[in-house]
Amino acid sequence: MSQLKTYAERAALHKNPSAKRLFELMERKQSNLSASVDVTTKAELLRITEAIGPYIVVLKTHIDILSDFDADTAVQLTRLADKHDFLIFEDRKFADIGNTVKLQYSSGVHKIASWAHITNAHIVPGEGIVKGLAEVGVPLQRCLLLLAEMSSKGSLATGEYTLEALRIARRNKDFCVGFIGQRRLEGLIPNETGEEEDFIYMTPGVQLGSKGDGLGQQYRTPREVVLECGCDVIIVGRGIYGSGDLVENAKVYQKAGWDAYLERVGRK
Ligand code: 5BU
Repeated sequence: MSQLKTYAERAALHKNPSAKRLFELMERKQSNLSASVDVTTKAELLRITEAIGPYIVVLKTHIDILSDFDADTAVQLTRLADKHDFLIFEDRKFADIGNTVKLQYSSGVHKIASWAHITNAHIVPGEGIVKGLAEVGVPLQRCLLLLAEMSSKGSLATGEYTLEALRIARRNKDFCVGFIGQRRLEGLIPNETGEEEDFIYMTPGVQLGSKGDGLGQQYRTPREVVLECGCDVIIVGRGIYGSGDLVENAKVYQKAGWDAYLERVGRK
């Protein structure tokens, strides 16, 4: 039951260097908050990231929505990640055959693998997508999350599909450190590998004071996600940058996520 262990304990036990690094970071910053900064200009992305950097462990980007992306954007994001001690997660949701995603991950305008510590993929194409991304990511010490479930209404990532994400992750633990999901999955099917496992669950669809956005998004609170469903990292977008004071909002979500975690591991 890895969710009952502290992040420090999980860091000490984990064999994957990327997972270890994330758990250590969470403990160091006393944060399990990822901010999803879905804005469309480089200046806005950097301004918001600079302001909330101290409170987050993961900056989640959609780099393809920037109208003025340039190579310096990646340089500046990396500088902020070093300055404020967080990891960058490009929420690219790769979804093609292995050979194509290799090119999408390494090349093009964005060269995602060169700056994003973490990225994610749908398993629609089958396991080849993980193999293709791993060929680029493993030598760079990057890591992958599989989309096991989505937060949106009517999502088709359910049932057997979700279980297949778990099976694929179990077979690719050198690169795949966890899931985007709405709850922990390990208990749903026996682990036939016989090896210890401790996947990281990052969960979008988190906001206090709203249930949804009118376009299918469904929100739960940090407490529901972390304490009741055993997820590890809360991903908050508009709850932070949507209205009010950015820094105050980030602090509220950092505390709510951390308090729920402390309660889960019996430290509160
Ligand atoms: P929001 O503003 O907190 O609703 O933003 C949520 C972010 O998480 C946004 O960038 C989505 O693309 C992303 N997301 C999601 O909302 N639900 C999912 O299941 C997945 C990603 Br996967």
